[in-house]
Parts: sequence; structure tokens; C-alpha cells
Amino acid sequence: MTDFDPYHDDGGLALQEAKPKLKKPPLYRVMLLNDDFTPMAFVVDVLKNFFNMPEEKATQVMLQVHTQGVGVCGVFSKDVAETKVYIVNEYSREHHHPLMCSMEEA
Ligand code: TYC
Repeated sequence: MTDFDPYHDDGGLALQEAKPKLKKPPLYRVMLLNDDFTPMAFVVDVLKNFFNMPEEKATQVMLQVHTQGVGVCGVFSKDVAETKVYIVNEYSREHHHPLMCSMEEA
């Protein structure tokens, strides 16, 4: 590959390759926080209905939150994460439960 190539002669100038400019967009973890009042069954329903978890997985995540204080519902693009947080918090508020959903960069 060291032979002279008349079609790709840089005339002695070293050309810097352009760096790819597009970075992958950041992802966000959506989490549920524990509290002392929201019924366990309500949390399981939230995980099933808004995060498409089957009953067993929803129960496992709910118990994780209950015992550890916080648990991950899923990882999403910023827009999707913001929407999930908003609709879960609205839904909880409408049902008079203090359940809190939040997000952080993954
Ligand atoms: N700690 C609640 C209770 O004992 C249950 C609960 C679980 C609440 C998960 C919030 O994100 C939560 N009823």
C-alpha cells in the first residue's frame, strides 16, 4: 500500500480526516421511588400498564422499590422518559397516591 497512487496524491499535504460529529443521544432511566402510603397493587398496575411489564416482573420491581427505596422501570430516549414520568405522576395524583416517578441520565 506504499506505492505511489496518482489518483490519491495529496501533494504532500496531510489531510485530517473529518471527525464524525453526530453523538448518540443520551438515554434516561425512569425510576419509581418508595413511599409509605401507595398500595403495592397500585404500583404493580402502574408497572404493567405504563411500562408493559408482565405481572411477575412488575411485582419484582415493586418489591425492589419497596425494600431498596428506588427501582428502574426502563431506559428510554429523553422525550419518551419525560412523557412516562409525566403520565405516571399525573395518574398517581389523580388517584390520590403519593407515588413518585423520576428520571436520570443513564
Ligand atoms: N412502600 C409501599 C407500601 O408499603 C409500597 C410501594 C412500593 C410504594 C413501591 C411505592 O414505588 C413504590 N405500601
